[in-house]
Amino acid sequence: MQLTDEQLETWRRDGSLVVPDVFPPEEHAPALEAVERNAYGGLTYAEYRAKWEDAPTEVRRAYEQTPPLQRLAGPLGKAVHFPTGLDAVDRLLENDDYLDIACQLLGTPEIRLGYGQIFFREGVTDTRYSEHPWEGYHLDNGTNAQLPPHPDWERYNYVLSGIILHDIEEDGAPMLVCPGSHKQLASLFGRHQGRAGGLGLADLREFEELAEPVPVTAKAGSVAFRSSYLIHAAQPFANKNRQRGWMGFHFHRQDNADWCKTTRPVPGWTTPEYMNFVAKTTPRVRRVLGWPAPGDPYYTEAALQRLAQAYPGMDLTPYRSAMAG
Ligand SMILES: O=C(O)CCC(=O)C(=O)O
Repeated sequence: MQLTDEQLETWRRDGSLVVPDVFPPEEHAPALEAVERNAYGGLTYAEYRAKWEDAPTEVRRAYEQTPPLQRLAGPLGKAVHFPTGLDAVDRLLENDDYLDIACQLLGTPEIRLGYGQIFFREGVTDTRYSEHPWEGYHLDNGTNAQLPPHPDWERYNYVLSGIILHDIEEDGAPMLVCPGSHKQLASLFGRHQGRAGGLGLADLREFEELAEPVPVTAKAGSVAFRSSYLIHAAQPFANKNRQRGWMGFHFHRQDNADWCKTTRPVPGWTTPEYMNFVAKTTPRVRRVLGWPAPGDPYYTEAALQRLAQAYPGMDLTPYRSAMAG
């Protein structure tokens, strides 16, 4: 998928872009069901609501027993980080249009995955927002980058994306972003409370140069992209009878990979989730995970035999077909 000139212009101007219709229903609907069941102790949202509707205190108590990191995946969240082991969720990464867009936003065909995470909030249990509307503004660069932001944002930022699994409307706690803030960091940087690659603003009202925050509403199947240098914050649900869920993947340029390392406790290469995913996925996704591309001299016949043993069931045809001579 080729972004239009207007979309690219919006990205450069705002540091934020929602691209509609990237994922068809047959891809986003099963992923929504999987993240709901993962979020709600095996139930769908409708089943969870029916079970807990009249017992908000009890459901909040159950939420409090969920370890904080797992709450990122919902009130009773289980899997959080990519690879989640939820097939329909992890395989969203295989959508070529999606990867094409990430490449265009990063200005290179050689992109790498920094991190992936389910991000799920639900109105009754949600506490992931600040008390006052001027609080909580920050950027996420420090999640995957050790280096503070640089004025050459297109070269050094990374891209966060949320694959939108159901419609997110105004009353469903859409993220608030300050358009254009990804290019304003030189003026902000001396006046922030930040660590390492991150940055947080104690009081948005002190930063008059920033544009008014806007809500990122989006339809199911779209993808919300934002620069890792973009200032944003969470807001409460205006309607507590809503959930808000997406699958997030963060990409960086291959030539930033030395210092783009996530701080999150991701499943390692030898976990069953990773091994199963990588055995089944596409050569393009393996490339995004850092494997050599088909045609690389690594892939000799002997190497392919070792791969077949190491990753049972992996389709080696693309590597064999691209082998020289
Ligand atoms: O939930 C939101 O809208 C904002 C989340 C957030 O600030 C973050 O992911 O860093």
